[in-house]
Amino acid sequence: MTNHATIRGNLTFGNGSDRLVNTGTITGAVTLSDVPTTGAIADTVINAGLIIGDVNLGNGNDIFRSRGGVVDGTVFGG
Ligand SMILES: [Ca+2]
Repeated sequence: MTNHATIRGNLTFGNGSDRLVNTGTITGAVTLSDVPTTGAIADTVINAGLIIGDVNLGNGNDIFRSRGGVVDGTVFGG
């Protein structure tokens, strides 16, 4: 998913290796879920915008890149 605009509300991604590129503003929690039955999933977040809320990457070999972006919250890795 690529966001250039403004999203208000929580974002929850489904199973699989999720990828979020944000250059806009997200107000709400971002959750990139793992699959309980198959274990940890590597997710990617590239943030050059603003995220107001917590980012939860779950378990796995996740990547969080902040390219001039701001997170007003906590980033949880696995
Ligand atoms: Ca993960």
